[in-house]
Amino acid sequence: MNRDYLVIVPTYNEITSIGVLLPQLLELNLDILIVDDGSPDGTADACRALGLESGRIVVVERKKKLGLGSAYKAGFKYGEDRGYKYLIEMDADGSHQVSDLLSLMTAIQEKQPDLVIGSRWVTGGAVENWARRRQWLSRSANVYAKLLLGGKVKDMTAGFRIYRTEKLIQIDLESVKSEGYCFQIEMTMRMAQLGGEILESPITFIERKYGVSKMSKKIVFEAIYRVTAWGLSAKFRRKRTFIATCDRP
Ligand SMILES: Nc1nc2c(ncn2[C@@H]2O[C@H](COP(=O)(O)OP(=O)(O)OP(=O)(O)O)[C@@H](O)[C@H]2O)c(=O)[nH]1
Ligand SMILES: [Mg+2]
Repeated sequence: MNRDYLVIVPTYNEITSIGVLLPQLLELNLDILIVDDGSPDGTADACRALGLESGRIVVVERKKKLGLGSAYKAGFKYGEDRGYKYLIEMDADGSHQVSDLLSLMTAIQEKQPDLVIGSRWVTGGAVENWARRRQWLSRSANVYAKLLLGGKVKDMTAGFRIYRTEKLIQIDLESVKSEGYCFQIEMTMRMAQLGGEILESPITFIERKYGVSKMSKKIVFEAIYRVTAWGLSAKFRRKRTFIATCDRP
């Protein structure tokens, strides 16, 4: 059976969370690709075991931790090569809800944007159990990115998204260098530069219950450095980094 949707889930030491997420995803009409970076806790084996019966879970196992950006690029390449119409990004840690995934799928089907972003910072969006410091970090990262890059997107760092593959293939992924959550900012910027239509749809983001966050100072500094460089270079060339983006309600 040819399915339209491939959900790409990058994992690093998510054995407990993935055991909760995969059975829920298997209830939906989609295929699942796990990109695991040699998790010492056995996440990859657990995913294979969970997928045995359905045959709908593929695990790509890389030898070492290579970063979120590179995991998604590998996943996109896999999905593009196999002709999926839509490619979904979703965290394994339980922060992204399957109920919200259904509304993102409805949004992309009905409104046909090139990218739908599950957004915490639009009307109707929310975060649960997130420490103030994390909320502040996410909001500041978005304010800073918007200040330097322009555009209308309110949650550029969000990692819960659906791309229309037809448009995604226009992005030269080889030249996308961001590794951490800056990858999400860069992909949003690239999509906008190509004139892609971007829609934000509200989600409730829930702090993980199991495992540990991979957020680090290095990841934060990467975002500050790259966003500043893109913003300044656009200003220098008197060019807006973002081309008009659309965020229809
Ligand atoms: N394959 C792979 N997956 C990763 C890597 N880093 C993080 N992940 C996964 O990417 C997803 C998001 O990582 P989190 O640790 O939740 O980081 P985050 O969502 O940016 O940060 P929090 O807000 O603290 O949750 C999770 O499913 C991780 O397991 C990596 O280097 N390689
Ligand atoms: Mg997370």
